[in-house]
Amino acid sequence: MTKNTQNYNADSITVLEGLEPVRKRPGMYIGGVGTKGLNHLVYEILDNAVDEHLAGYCSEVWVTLENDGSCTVEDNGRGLPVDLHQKGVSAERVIMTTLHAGGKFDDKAYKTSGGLHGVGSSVVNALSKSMTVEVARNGKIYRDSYSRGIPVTELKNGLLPVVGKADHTGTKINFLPDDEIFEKTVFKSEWIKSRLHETAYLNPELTIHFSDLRELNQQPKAESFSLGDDGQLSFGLDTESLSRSEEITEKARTGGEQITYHEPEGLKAYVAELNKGQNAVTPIIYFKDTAGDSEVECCFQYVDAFEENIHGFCNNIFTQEGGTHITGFKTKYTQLINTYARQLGILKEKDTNFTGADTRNGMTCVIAIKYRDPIFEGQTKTKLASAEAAQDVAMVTGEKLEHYFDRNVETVKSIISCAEKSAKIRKAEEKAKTNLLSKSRFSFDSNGKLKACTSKDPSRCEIFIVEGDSAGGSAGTARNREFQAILPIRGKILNVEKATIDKVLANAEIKTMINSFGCGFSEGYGNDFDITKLNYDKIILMTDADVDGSHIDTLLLTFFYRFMPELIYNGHIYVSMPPLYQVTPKGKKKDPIYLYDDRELKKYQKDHESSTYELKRFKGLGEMDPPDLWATTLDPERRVLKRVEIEDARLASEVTELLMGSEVGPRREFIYSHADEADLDI
Ligand code: 1YM
Repeated sequence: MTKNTQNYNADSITVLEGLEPVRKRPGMYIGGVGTKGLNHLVYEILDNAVDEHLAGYCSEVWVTLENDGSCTVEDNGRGLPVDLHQKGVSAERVIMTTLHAGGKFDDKAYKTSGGLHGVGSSVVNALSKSMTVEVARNGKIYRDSYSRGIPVTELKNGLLPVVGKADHTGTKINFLPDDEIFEKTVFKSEWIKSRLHETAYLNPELTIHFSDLRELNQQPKAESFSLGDDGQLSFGLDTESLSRSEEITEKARTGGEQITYHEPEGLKAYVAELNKGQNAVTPIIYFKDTAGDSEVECCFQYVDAFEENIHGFCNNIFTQEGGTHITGFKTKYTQLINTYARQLGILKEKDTNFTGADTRNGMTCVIAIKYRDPIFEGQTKTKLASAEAAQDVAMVTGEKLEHYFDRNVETVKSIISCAEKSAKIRKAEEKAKTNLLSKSRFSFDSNGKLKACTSKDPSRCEIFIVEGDSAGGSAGTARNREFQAILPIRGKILNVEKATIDKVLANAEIKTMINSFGCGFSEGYGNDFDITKLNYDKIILMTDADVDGSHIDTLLLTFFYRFMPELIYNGHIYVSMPPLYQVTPKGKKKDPIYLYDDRELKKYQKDHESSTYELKRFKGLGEMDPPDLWATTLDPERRVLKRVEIEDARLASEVTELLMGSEVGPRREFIYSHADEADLDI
């Protein structure tokens, strides 16, 4: 960063509004009132100190979690300005009590700050039961204090009281989060420490001192025992958690945990940390330069893995949703690797280029840019939208990496071999997929098992997935050929929860289903699912009413849920309900009666003398002759179908787990009990 030569003065503060909106809608400013929002208060104050570091005036920051539940952040910067502002009070007052008060809004006092564009300290003030600000400046120490954003210190001629002499400069802010605002007021040190460490990696010339002076009872329980944000114990006191809690007690007794974060190696150390314990395939590659309005810093290394792991930052803000800086890097990087691959003769003229994803196979990368007035968008406002950032990053990446790669050809070759591995897998997958997907609607399956229907009107057509060849045979005879297709499947289909994608796509039954439905599927490498191409309005699972049958239903539902969830969401999946019993009244010529479960049978037996009817139990669909099958399971006028519905994806995935569990009982119970809740299509 170039040193900010523009001196701050009280006049350059833009006063926009008071603090009431912050207390009314805290979530708007800090993202929530749980532990995340609470910790955010620390980051807001910290960001101001880091800004002062970026401006070139501050080298050390102290963050202390005090035993009274408050937090102190101190820096050795210039100290907040305390001179008289045009409003007639100390500039410090204006900064701490006014939203959008900050030199940062003035072009001349430009900063590449993170945080909330300088509104941070006033927001924290508004949400604190008490706050004390101490400024060391002009050889003096000034002190101001607030309660819930309202000043409690009396000013003399608008100026802050002097409480001592100073041989240094800096700002010290202590604040106690307001328990009227926050659901939880205990800071979570694990998160804060991780943020401080990240800040140290991004600012290699900054030293951050962390202390946790809280007694054990001030530590969030969650830290010692559970994984949740809610502070609830999520598992019992096992030996490991006991020893951790003892460790914390020990720390409290000896004056708390103290850690100093200083990472002079910066991003290189960050990438090394991210890759810890993995096999490195390349050295750590680092470059930094400016282009346009941006300062671009990038560091990466390949490891023996199949994922890419890219972290982006803009002005020290972690851009969780990515953005233009990441896109700029990726675009340039893909070009570069392809160019080298051709120059080195690894890609021949006839070969297609590596995809971007191929070139980043195994890459761990941190890209940090400093950009003036960045624009963020996205759900959590963590996606960089500024278009010029893409060009700037691409420019720096192109120049710096070309220089590096020209001198380190072995490294380029290692990277290209990672890309080759990725391309090989990708091509194999693409091939499997092309072989599989039907090119035209109503194509026949490869092994000829599908008994297609004659109608080509999907809104009328139904497909029955039938367990076993013999039931398939009966259904084939019993059906209405015009609009009912039959697809017999043999035995248990593959459990897609436990199989790799290539196994799934190689499975004959699954292949046949995908081919017959005609709508593609979504999974892994892209989404080819297109519901408008679906050949059938109803996909009906027709399995025996026994444990094996419900297991097959479960496997099929899991496949639909994972590969074609829209079929479930749009109500295309049904389970047929074949009867268990047939009762034929003796004597008069009467049609047989079908009973669907034991409850119905009991009721019938109660109402009828056993000598008046003949009872038959169906052992399976295969036992029914075609007329029975038509009457009970196929005929739209008489059959009972139950539609499979899924409330939402979260629930569905829990249920899928339940369904795929090893116990058969709960699964069977689920399918039938939920089928009962579903709409009946009688
Ligand atoms: C513990 C938190 O806020 N330090 C700090 C803040 C500021 C300055 C120095 C400062 C800036 C300038 C001139 C300038 C300021 N912050 C704001 C606002 N530490 C902490 N240290 N003189 C002093 O920008 O030119 C305004 S000044 F508004 F962002 F909060």
